[in-house]
Amino acid sequence: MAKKLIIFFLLLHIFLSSTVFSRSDEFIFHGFQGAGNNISLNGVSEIQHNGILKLTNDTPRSIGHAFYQSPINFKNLTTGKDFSFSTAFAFAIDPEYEKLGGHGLAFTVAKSKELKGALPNQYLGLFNATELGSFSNHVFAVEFDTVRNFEFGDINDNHVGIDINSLASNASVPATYFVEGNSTGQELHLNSGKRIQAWIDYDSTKRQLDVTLSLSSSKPSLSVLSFAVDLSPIFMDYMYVGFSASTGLLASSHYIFGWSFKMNGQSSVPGSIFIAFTSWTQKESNALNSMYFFIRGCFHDTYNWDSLVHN
Ligand SMILES: *[C@@H]1O[C@H](CO)[C@@H](O)[C@H](O)[C@H]1NC(C)=O
Ligand SMILES: *[C@@H]1O[C@H](CO)[C@@H](O)[C@H](O)[C@H]1NC(C)=O
Ligand SMILES: *[C@@H]1O[C@H](CO)[C@@H](O)[C@H](O)[C@H]1NC(C)=O
Ligand SMILES: *[C@@H]1O[C@H](CO)[C@@H](O)[C@H](O)[C@H]1NC(C)=O
Ligand SMILES: *[C@@H]1O[C@H](CO)[C@@H](O)[C@H](O)[C@H]1NC(C)=O
Ligand SMILES: [Ca+2]
Repeated sequence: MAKKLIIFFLLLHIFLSSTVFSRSDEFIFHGFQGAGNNISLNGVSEIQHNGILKLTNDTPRSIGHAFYQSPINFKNLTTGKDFSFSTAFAFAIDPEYEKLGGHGLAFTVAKSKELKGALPNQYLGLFNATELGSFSNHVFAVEFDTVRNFEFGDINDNHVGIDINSLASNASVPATYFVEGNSTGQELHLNSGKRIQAWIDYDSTKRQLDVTLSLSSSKPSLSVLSFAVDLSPIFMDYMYVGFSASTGLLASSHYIFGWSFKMNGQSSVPGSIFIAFTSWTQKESNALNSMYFFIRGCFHDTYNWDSLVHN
């Protein structure tokens, strides 16, 4: 029992110290507790006491931004060639009313952390109406969009899209995810409040961008969206990476649980916190719950969690 208690407090310590390491071109947040200095927030976004990054709450027509504090070098400064990058994060979108909310969130690479003048609602906190489509935006985003806006040609109210300087996506697909051994996409409701694991990988040599989704921390071999693109004209030498979310007349709470980013390499899935993966809603969430997921994740396969709690 004593040994188990020691393990418990050791894990508790690791859990509370959130950021394991960070370098300018690589970082990982297993949760956002104590990450305040390294994450720049604006709009309604906040880091909750339980370490969950909440981009928006149920306030109508609001914007939430959270960007990594330091700019990241996206190009070889000698040759001008853009680098490959990889990012992984877990998110949840919890609508105000069951299945009714808005508008979505986007992983964002931009030349500023503030995205000044950007609008809420269908603009996802990324642009305003006059900026749309302008090359000078230098915005690349992968949107997880829960409201269909005909002016942007949205395919439905539950899609993943690649946005370059505009909200009219360059490519989009209905949200699905794959399980091993089945090439049929599984139904996925972005605004179900479920914790969803996402990977975004850009290969600057193949000129290919892939978005992969899962309900667990293991990465399926099939991506949901694969798009041939040269991002080098969009990226400047240094760019900021982060997230943007917005609400409209109807709102959703948009959450990020953990996030990793790596230049020229494969980002790791942030934390065992995502291994034990069940339906999640805001109401169930609290620090204890997160810790339960984390600890259960650590003992996955090697330890029986139930014997740990019941002994
Ligand atoms: C913030 O990042 C620096 C390095 O950029 C790192 O040394 C520090 O531990 C990080 N702090 C937190 C609270 O994440
Ligand atoms: C930039 O490119 C040059 C020439 O190919 C190479 O020697 C150098 O290592 C590259 N720098 C980085 C940071 O990749
Ligand atoms: C749109 O945002 C830009 C800043 O990016 C700002 O200069 C411009 O005034 C904004 N336009 C409107 C109509 O708000
Ligand atoms: C992306 O779409 C915009 C229009 O929305 C277009 O101007 C741009 O050329 C497209 N870029 C790529 C790489 O397809
Ligand atoms: C693959 O997934 C689809 C959609 O969920 C399901 O209908 C089908 O039975 C699955 N096939 C196999 C072989 O598991
Ligand atoms: Ca939309």
